[in-house]
Amino acid sequence: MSFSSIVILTGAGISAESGVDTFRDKGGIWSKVDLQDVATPQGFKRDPERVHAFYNDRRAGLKTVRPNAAHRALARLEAEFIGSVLVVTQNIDNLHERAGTKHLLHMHGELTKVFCTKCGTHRDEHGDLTTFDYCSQCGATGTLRPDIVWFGEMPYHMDEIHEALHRCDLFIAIGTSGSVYPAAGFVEEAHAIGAHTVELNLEPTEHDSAFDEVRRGRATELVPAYVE
Ligand code: BV8
Repeated sequence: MSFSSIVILTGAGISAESGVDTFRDKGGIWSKVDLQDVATPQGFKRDPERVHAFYNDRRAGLKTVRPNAAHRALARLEAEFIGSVLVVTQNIDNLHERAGTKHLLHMHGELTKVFCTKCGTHRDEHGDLTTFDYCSQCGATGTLRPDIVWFGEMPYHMDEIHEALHRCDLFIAIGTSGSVYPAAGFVEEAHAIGAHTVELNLEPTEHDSAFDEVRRGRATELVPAYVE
């Protein structure tokens, strides 16, 4: 089979072998903290310091992890493939860009970005965020929040993602449990327009049957083998 337009959806599983925690595996993030408390606007309103601490800890973790062979294989694919490659990641880490991927959409936002809820100004953040920080644009204090899409919030780049899904001929999902929408519905969209759909994942997921092809294993083995 030859392809001309590839959309790749990645989830926490692609970063697992870099040492980044996943969410729903045994001992995953959501087994240690209630997502309602740290990944919803209501949780942030209730206890902003707790939410800042949750993301400050994960942001600090970025300094201790590196892209793995799966991230690097996707960057090579983009550099060498004649057609178009778009990586849509649910992850908020920066491992795809650090591996060299350029055409990348963070649909759930990024750990290294924050924005002011008063004036909407976005800026980079590589350190800790607290309720005492002020917005350098409007001067307000305590209005900065992580630039991350929480549950109940609209993911970023949805128009661009749907457009890419409607013209792709290959859709690959890597390291995602398919538990969260709208990302979990992308395979059906790609399938509906006749794209070949592939799942590369360590464990079975509730969406296995939606894929034309399922390969089971670790991303650092499956992804280089698949893209080579
Ligand atoms: C929205 C940022 C509406 C936070 C996250 C139907 C349609 C639309 C919405 C909904 C719907 N039904 C329900 C909803 C609401 C909700 C939802 O989906 N809830 C779920 C729980 C049912 N969705 C939303 O709220 C979304 N927003 O719909 O807005 C709207 C409309 C108009 C106007 C306004 C609003 C927003 C969802 C985004 C939430 N934010 N992330 C943060 O990161 O702190 S989502 C969260 O789950 C994670 O961040 C992650 O991005 C995402 C998915 O998780 P995975 O990446 O898949 O990770 P997981 O641990 O689950 O799985 C890892 C997999 O890897 C496993 O399968 C494992 O086997 C595998 N693996 C492990 N190791 C390896 C491996 N594979 C290979 N190699 C390995 N080594």
